[in-house]
Amino acid sequence: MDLMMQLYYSPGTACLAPHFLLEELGLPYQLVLVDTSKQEHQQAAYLKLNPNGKIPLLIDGDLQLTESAAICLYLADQYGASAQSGNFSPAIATPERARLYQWMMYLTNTLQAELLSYFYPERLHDDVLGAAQVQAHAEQRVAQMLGYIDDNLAQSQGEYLLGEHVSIADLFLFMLCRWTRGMQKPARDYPHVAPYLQRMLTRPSIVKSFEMEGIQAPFY
Ligand SMILES: N[C@@H](CCC(=O)N[C@@H](CS)C(=O)NCC(=O)O)C(=O)O
Repeated sequence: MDLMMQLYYSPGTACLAPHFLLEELGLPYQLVLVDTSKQEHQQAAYLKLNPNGKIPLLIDGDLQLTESAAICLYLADQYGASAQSGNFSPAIATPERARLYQWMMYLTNTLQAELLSYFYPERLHDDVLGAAQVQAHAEQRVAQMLGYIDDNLAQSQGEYLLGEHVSIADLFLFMLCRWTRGMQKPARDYPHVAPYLQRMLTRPSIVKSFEMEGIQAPFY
């Protein structure tokens, strides 16, 4: 059995947050490309590993794990304590941990979900005009959410969502903010999100992951 962890990825997708984290934690891993232009995510070989046909997928020994946020929580809990870069998830049963849950849930079931409606409106409406409306409404709701995030960053006791310490919520938020770069009011246009994204982009983990996935500027 191959002992090295494997992250199945497609450039720029929901694999980014786990990819940043693998780099942050200095873990040995292999990136495995799932070529979506060839529909590899819908083919039997991949569906056997991830029946949902979604990216990313992490394989760690006998564990096959899907859902980007779950992969981040798993990696941070499993390997974070021994990482030189510090712990990306606060200790369980602490107020800080509760706050991490709050942000991870908000980011996944609210902002990420809305971004999926924005990118795949045709899945929510049969006709072209209807799909365009779905997309426009999704964009408006994303703008409200970015406003909420901007307010929270303004009130943060430190430079990150949880305050002083960077966490998986920041890696996740950075990924989602990148996805808004084609919108009329992208994340980089919000006064407190803008410097936050700039700071996050100075992290070697993020720069290296972009390089490895072949992603070029503009990064967000
Ligand atoms: N909730 C999942 C969503 C995964 C997801 O939708 N991934 C997209 C790429 S960002 C994908 O696989 N799209 C291909 C498809 O839906 O056919 C997660 O966060 O991991």
